Amino acid sequence: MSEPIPLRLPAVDPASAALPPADVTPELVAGLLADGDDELAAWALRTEMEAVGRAACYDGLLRDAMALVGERWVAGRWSIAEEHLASRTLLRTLDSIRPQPGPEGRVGPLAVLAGVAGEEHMIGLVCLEHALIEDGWVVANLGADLPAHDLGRFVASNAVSLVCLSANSAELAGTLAETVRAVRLAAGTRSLPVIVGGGVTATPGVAEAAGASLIARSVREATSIARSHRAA
Ligand code: B12
Repeated sequence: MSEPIPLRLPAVDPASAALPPADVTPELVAGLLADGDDELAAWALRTEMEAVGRAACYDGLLRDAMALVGERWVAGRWSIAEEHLASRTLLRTLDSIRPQPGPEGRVGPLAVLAGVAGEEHMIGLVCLEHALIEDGWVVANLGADLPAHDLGRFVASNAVSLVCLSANSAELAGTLAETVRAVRLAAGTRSLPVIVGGGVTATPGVAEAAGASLIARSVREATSIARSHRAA
């Protein structure tokens, strides 16, 4: 029998081993989502999360991928069908990479998340939910399109430590103001931080005019505000 031929593989730099492959791009993720491929999309997001952390992955790769989905829809390259498929696939993907805190995840302070009435975008809320859970919060994500009155009732009857409200367009400024008022009324004398996020924060002054004192343009900003109020 002849001697085995030694393999001559190129040396690997261990420092580069933790970096995500250069081909995990927003274009790749957008394509996977519009193809309905949640398994590969989960691989791509996990790879990025391992390199930069969950919140940065959501604020970066994931947000950029969905912005591309929006651009391709606006440009007519993709139809509403692809946009809806991408959103559904992303929600399945996010579910499969959600943090799993175990029993410890039942004992933190309670954060309540909601999209104001008329607001259907809720993927940002899911991202924020994951990041807050990872930070030790118990999260009640009430999802999209929540009437102000019902949020008020929920806040009045639960030991809520933080409220995060989402609104995407300046047209919802009035509804946002009504929702902030309902939360404050329900909190009564309790000091309850209310963070406003979503597309509405891109128009200067709108969230402030609606009564919001804490404004976050990203998941990272929101978790850092939440941390500082938790410590206070
Ligand atoms: C998916 C999508 C939808 C889906 C939403 C599905 C779902 N279950 O959420 C559907 C099809 C329902 C939809 C509907 C509409 N959409 Co839409 N949509 C999008 C799209 C393509 C992606 C949004 C998304 O999920 N991004 C991924 C997340 C992770 O990123 P993000 O939303 O930017 O959120 C980040 C931050 O804002 C922040 N964040 C988000 N929420 C919150 C909340 C809090 C509390 C905090 C602190 C932070 C925070 O953290 C996130 C990570 O960094 C965007 C395109 C884009 N550029 O974003 C358009 C987009 C947002 N939609 C748009 C429009 C116009 C609409 C419709 C009016 C279309 C129509 N004619 O019907 C409706 C409005 C429905 C309604 N009443 O709300 C416009 C908004 C323009 C504007 N600012 O007014 C966009 C920008 C598309 C475009 N280029 O024109 N949409």
